[in-house]
Parts: sequence; C-alpha cells; structure tokens
Amino acid sequence: MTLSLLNSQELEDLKDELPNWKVKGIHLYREWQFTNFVEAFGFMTKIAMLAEKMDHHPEWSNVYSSVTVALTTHEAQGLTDRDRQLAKAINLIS
Ligand code: HBI
Repeated sequence: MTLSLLNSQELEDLKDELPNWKVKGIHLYREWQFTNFVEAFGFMTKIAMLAEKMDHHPEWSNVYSSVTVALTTHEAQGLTDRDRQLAKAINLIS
C-alpha cells in the first residue's frame, strides 16, 4: 500500500466512494449511534481487529452509545489510500 497523499481529485472522489464519511482537515471522519454502550464497544472491538490486521489504526472516541472514528496516516501527515481502505472495510462491518 502506498503512503502518498490522496490528490485533490481523489479527495473529491471520496464523496461518492464513502458518502457517510466527511473529510475534515487531515482526517476522514464518521460517527455512529448505537442503542447502548455494549453495542458501541462491540463495534469498536470489531474495528480494532480489522485495524490490527490492516496495520492501520484509528483515532477515535466513545461516549456511552456513540462512536467517532477519525482516520489519518500519521506517517504521511494526511489522507492516503490506507485511510480510504480502512474506511471501506469499516463500512462493511457497520
Ligand atoms: N495507523 N493511522 C495510522 N497511521 C500510521 O501512520 C500508521 C498506523 N498504524 C501503523 C503504522 N502507521 C505503522 O506503519 C508504523 O508506523 C508503526
């Protein structure tokens, strides 16, 4: 997987590829609401397994039943294909 930053066309294409996600500065960002803490934490556990397998890790927060995920590539200091791929993989389990 390449570590080059997504170019402006690729950033634009994210709107179609990942309509539930928003680009905010150097992050790709999405929020979920669950019915309770256990549901939210179960989802985070699934993301953690995925992240470890992909060797790419989210910045995230959890407040009771809500989960916020913000993806960026620290090594590249911005969005790369690794963020796009992880967001797509998270969509498949959410
Ligand atoms: N996760 N989000 C994110 N950004 C990185 O640059 C990154 C990562 N997980 C592992 C990782 N880099 C490795 O390539 C090493 O730098 C540890």
